[in-house]
Amino acid sequence: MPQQQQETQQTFLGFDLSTQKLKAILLSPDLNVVASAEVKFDSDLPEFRTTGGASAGPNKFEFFVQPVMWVKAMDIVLDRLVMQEADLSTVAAISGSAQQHGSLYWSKHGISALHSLDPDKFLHAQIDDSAFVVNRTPIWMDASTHKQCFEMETAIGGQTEMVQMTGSKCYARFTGPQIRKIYQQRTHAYEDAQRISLVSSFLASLFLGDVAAIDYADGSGMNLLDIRNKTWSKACLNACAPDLDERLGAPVDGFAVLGNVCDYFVQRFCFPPTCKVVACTGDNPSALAGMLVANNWLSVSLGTSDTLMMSLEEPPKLEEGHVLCHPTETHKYMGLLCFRNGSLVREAINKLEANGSWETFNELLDSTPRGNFGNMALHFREMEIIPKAKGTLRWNKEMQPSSPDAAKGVLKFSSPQIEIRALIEGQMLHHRAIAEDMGFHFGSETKILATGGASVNQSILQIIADVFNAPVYKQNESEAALLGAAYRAAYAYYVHENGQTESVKSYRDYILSQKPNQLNIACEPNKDSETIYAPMLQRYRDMAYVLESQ
Ligand code: ADP
Ligand code: XUL
Repeated sequence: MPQQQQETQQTFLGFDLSTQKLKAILLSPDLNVVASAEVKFDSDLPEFRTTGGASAGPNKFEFFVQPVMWVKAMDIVLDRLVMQEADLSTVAAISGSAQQHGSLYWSKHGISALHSLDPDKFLHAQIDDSAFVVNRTPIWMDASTHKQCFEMETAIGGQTEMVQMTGSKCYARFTGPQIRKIYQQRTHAYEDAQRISLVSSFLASLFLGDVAAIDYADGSGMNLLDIRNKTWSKACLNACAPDLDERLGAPVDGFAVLGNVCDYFVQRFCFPPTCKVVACTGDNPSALAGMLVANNWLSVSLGTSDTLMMSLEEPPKLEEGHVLCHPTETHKYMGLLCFRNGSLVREAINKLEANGSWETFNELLDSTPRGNFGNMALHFREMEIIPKAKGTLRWNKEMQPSSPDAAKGVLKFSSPQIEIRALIEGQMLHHRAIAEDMGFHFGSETKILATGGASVNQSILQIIADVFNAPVYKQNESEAALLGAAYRAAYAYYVHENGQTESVKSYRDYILSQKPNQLNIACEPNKDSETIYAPMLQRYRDMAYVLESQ
């Protein structure tokens, strides 16, 4: 085939295996969307009985997913792409993004099934329950491992050492403490586990037909990786579980080409046998990769969790929050804050106060003034990550930290309008206060780029602009993590084809040279916003303190 013809046909496929859905996107050679498809776990796969993509475990604070649900979702999403006449014979490279921290424990049988996938059968008929020694994958919502966190930190000499080494103190949802819990409570299963994957490396494994390596950025969400040297920390591995390095395999760069797609996809979906499988990464690093923004930007993702992300030159030593290896820049780091009570709480209050209609929700929200007459609420329906607090607290204007009813607050506000504004303002004040504690300064230079499911909501974005006192922008495509997956596939392919020479462009330069990043202003902050919200930050802190002390 002539060189030029071959090049024009090269497309790039990205996946995002997020909390609530599996999404796929096919990009043309100039990185425009040519096809996309999605599978929603709750509604498309009701047999797994998930709520918001997950199931609550028998013990308090446990949350899990049956991994076969994800495999079945892959069967469906690929069929949906084909139904859209996506030509998969043009895919030059594949990569993916996935919810962070979850762990999958491969059985011997599972690995041999991966090695010998039969193209006449669905994936889920082959990678079934027996492919895993633990068929309930603990996911990021799980908050049941505080004992293991304490043990791991103690074993390596304390919390400060853990932060210094891995970029985060031990968090209950991080994979190291989760693996330790499996090792302690299901020792035989741990011993039988041949390999352990993150959700991202599991996704890559399906395409590779073998257990795929974990990338540095997602590996930073485990409390196991030495983020400066980019190797597993021996001290952390030892503090977690025995013989762990052989189960994890060596971590790799996020642009690593892991191999060619396995024969299953060539036979069943006509992928070219030369199609490259590029390391997959976590959804937050992938969102940062998809946003392509410069350093003074704060990226805000409003998915199931709300997250704030930023690029960092050096890893600061944080008491809270996370520093990860940067997904696209070798010598940089990424700051991450994750808030558990995001979209699912907004959805619950929407159902209660606006019959589940976002339109009504926004009308009510927009009909109240900024500052909400001094009414404010914190809704930590599930145990929040920072601060570690659970419960709902509503304060009206009169309530003071010293009031006798401060810990109880008021039971309900007088109208749905006030209820809804109190929720959104409370959420965004919470996010800003924690970001400031992490050392992020909001100045006149700050710009915010919003992504994720709730970023389509203009009224919510306006509150973000006001609370952070910064303009909020959006990209043309609202799913940065998904976009980041396909962009990373395209860049890894470009580097693979051109070799690591000096003339090879950086990730950002390369992607921008193919396609300009169209950022559209969504909202400007109102002029009086700082005078309204700066005092409310202190009120947030008082309320959070009360909730935390309960
Ligand atoms: P994830 O990637 O974590 O699976 P998404 O980024 O797809 O999640 O976001 C899903 C969330 O988006 C849903 O839980 C829903 O509450 C929220 N969402 C969708 N549309 C709107 C809207 N118009 N306003 C507010 N939130 C919305
Ligand atoms: C990040 C986190 C969540 C998940 C799901 O630390 O726990 O954002 O990645 O999106």
